[in-house]
Amino acid sequence: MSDSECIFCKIAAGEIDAQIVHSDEDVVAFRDLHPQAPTHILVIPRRHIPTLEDLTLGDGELLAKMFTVAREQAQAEGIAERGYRTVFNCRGDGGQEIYHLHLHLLGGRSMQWPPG
Ligand code: DGP
Repeated sequence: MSDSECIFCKIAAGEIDAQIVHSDEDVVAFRDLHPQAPTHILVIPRRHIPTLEDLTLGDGELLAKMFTVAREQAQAEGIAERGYRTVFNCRGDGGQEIYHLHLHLLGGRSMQWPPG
């Protein structure tokens, strides 16, 4: 269920410090170490899932929960009304560096499109 080498598994287990903003039995959310916007929060499943490509239909409820936590955090950060961005980077060309599924919540500034 967890990978002993994975930094995000360690954050979820409380073995590595992070600014945790939400924690429950399925999902943990914490502030990104290198924020790319005034609000930059990562929402992760506790279960070690490497990438978006490893999800199945059975993970639908987990995904819904991750997005719900992201929305709650956007409300808590006061960025919901102006808007925000949610992103899953997937594998190399997608810009994924940490191979434990995470949903980026970015907000507090105007986002550009297309992303780099
Ligand atoms: P990605 O490129 O989509 O895999 O994003 C990984 C993000 O994780 C990146 O924005 C930086 C963040 N990050 C990496 N290591 C740590 C860490 O140890 N703690 C925290 N809070 N964030 C981290």
